[in-house]
Amino acid sequence: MDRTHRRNVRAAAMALSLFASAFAQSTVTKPGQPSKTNAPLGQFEIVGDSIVSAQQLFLGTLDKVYIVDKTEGNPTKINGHPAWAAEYSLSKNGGRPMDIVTNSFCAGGTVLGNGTWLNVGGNQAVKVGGVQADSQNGGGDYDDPDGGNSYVQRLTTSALINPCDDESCEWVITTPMTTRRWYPTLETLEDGSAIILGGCDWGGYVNSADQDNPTWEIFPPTDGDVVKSDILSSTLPVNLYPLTWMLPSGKIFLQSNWKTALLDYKTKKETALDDMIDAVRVYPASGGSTMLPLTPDNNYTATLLFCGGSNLQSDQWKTNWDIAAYNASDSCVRITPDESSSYVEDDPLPEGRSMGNLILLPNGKILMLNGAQTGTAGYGTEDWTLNESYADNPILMPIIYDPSAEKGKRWSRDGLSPSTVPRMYHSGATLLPDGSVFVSGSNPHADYAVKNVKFPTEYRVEHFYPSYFNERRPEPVGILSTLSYGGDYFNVTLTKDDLFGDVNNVKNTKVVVIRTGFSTHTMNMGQRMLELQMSYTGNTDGSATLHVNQMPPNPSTFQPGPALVFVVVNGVPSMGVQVMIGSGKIEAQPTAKLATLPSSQVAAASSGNSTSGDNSSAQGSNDSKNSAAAGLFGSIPSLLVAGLLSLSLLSSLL
Ligand SMILES: *[C@@H]1O[C@H](CO)[C@@H](O)[C@H](O)[C@H]1NC(C)=O
Ligand SMILES: *[C@@H]1O[C@H](CO)[C@@H](O)[C@H](O)[C@H]1NC(C)=O
Ligand SMILES: *[C@@H]1O[C@H](CO)[C@@H](O)[C@H](O)[C@H]1NC(C)=O
Ligand SMILES: *[C@@H]1O[C@H](CO)[C@@H](O)[C@H](O)[C@H]1NC(C)=O
Ligand SMILES: *[C@@H]1O[C@H](CO)[C@@H](O)[C@H](O)[C@H]1NC(C)=O
Ligand SMILES: *[C@@H]1O[C@H](CO)[C@@H](O)[C@H](O)[C@H]1NC(C)=O
Ligand SMILES: *[C@@H]1O[C@H](CO)[C@@H](O)[C@H](O)[C@H]1NC(C)=O
Ligand SMILES: *[C@@H]1O[C@H](CO)[C@@H](O)[C@H](O)[C@H]1NC(C)=O
Ligand SMILES: [Cu+2]
Repeated sequence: MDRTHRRNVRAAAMALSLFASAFAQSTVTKPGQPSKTNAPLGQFEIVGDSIVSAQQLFLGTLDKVYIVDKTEGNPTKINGHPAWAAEYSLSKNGGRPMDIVTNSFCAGGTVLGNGTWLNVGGNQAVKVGGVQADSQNGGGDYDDPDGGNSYVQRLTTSALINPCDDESCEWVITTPMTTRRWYPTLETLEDGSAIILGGCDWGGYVNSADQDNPTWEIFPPTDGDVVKSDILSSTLPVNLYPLTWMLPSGKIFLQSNWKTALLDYKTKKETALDDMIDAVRVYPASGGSTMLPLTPDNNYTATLLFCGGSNLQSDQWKTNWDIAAYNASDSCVRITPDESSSYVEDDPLPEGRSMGNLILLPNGKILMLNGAQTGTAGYGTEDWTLNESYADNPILMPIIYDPSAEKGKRWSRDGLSPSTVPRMYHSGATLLPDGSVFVSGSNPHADYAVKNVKFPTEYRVEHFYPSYFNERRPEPVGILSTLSYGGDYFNVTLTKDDLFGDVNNVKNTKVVVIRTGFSTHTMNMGQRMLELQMSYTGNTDGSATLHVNQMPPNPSTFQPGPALVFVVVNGVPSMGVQVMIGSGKIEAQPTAKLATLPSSQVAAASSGNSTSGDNSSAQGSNDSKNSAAAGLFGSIPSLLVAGLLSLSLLSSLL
């Protein structure tokens, strides 16, 4: 398919998503049960072949994981050259190669507020062995035009209809930018645009002054400014893929090498916070990192968790010594940057770990998996490497962190079993709608390498099944397909079966929103989880209605764009449904006050005594809190279109 054709396909998909957004208040189809039954709990299962190696991966629709590799000699071909991108169908456990055109080597990515995914930056064109190609405009061994010039590649998936599920989606090149970015980080902003930070011109294990790009810019461009960052300018050589999160305060947390800052991108000013402690967390030390779930209980205050990495000082990032034998850090730290500028020690890992991803699970716990006990990210040809790998001693055992457990008891391996597949440099993981975790990738090599090497180029896809996986899943009815920032609450109904036969389980029910993010280099850019405010009415027949508030009226708390919603009863999540957060457009998001929720109530099931019973609030639905947020029912009338058109109906109308 030529590029003109691809643009036409894209234009059609865009028109479809615009039409769908007119039915903003429709509800999603009731989620069912996982197709997988009798899953091996706490274990990994090899389920499929990723076609290309999963250096980058993300969940784009309920059925599709998009995989992006660097240019290399993968055996699967597309348009006459090796493929380095793929669309993987979860229902088919296989898929098709895609043509991502330029060399996407160590690119960054995120999803915009309108449902379009970006893949930004990369490396120059290469030929066999990963060495510079003779032409930067395509042709040669791999036909891979230069990707370093910050090309933005765009792939539209939509929360409302899934144009990609008919395999019509392709990556298209949009704006070539003015600066080169290899290893940039992307973060979606509160208006649904994205900030693109950092990177270098030509790559390498770490950055250097002669090729540094310590700047940021916004896509789609507003004033076109490329703004110099103080912290990125002062953290060589370990300032690639800085760790960033949009905070509820509207500032961007920015962590690079040992330094930390808050960036106010509107005034283009940075404020220093305390230095990182114990270990470097950014690439190539590659600690795991995530924002902890934002909940009514913590007043939607962001706390960031960093685990593992490597404690090298800035002058030790040289490749003339045996890095692969050097112990990774076991340190975990937390910071709550809108409240405190300091890091605090958290429970350490049982062993040091570099390249361990932290994946938010819908039950509020955090799974750590992948990575190695010694060494760091990266590869090279020095004589101390393990067939190019800069890391050794893969950690096959996952481990689970409970943010709400008391200090000293947060990590657990109860009921968990190891994987059989080392996941070294260039691997990734993401949560899936069925609550399992997709794991793929590993390729610490300049090119495709499978023969006689310790850590081969991996295509095996695994699922990890958390302990809740085989439970009957709640099947909530009434989840809106679009959530606004404030406004009227909505009702979600659960049957007696959904409440495991006991209406009182409604007191231990939560509605959570998760953005699974863009996984690469031990980061899941954009990953975040928010528990909605709710109260409940338990009925005498054992069913219940959840009264669920919209998103907090602050888009910096959870940026606009597609996300999954799960209803979690006693720690057992429903299947995730895909919804759009916000207006579906890149724009200042409309906000309104949150509604006052009805007070929580459970009727005594056998007596029909509906005036008695338990008035206790569900978590986060304090009467005091609700009256504080009181007001403005129907303040966004344009969204109050009756919610009768289900997703499937809508699709069939089209
Ligand atoms: C989303 O916005 C980007 C940037 O303006 C644009 O390239 C893309 O086509 C938009 N997607 C949709 C579905 O409108
Ligand atoms: C949340 O806010 C309330 C009211 O301002 C306060 O009483 C409470 O301590 C806060 N909780 C946390 C965890 O910060
Ligand atoms: C590295 O870690 C291993 C395993 O925990 C430990 O036995 C060894 O003493 C550590 N080496 C150094 C130099 O700290
Ligand atoms: C991988 O390393 C081993 C051990 O050093 C060596 O014997 C082998 O030849 C290497 N493989 C390749 C493809 O170089
Ligand atoms: C939600 O359900 C309650 C009864 O449980 C009803 O009074 C209320 O009108 C419903 N609200 C909406 C927004 O549907
Ligand atoms: C209704 O609940 C109240 C308070 O718990 C109790 O005193 C009363 O006996 C109940 N009535 C019936 C018919 O169960
Ligand atoms: C529940 O709330 C109602 C109205 O506020 C009150 O009359 C009743 O006593 C409360 N019941 C319990 C068990 O607290
Ligand atoms: C309920 O309100 C009290 C104070 O009024 C506060 O301390 C507590 O954190 C609130 N609980 C929830 C779940 O919001
Ligand atoms: Cu890389």
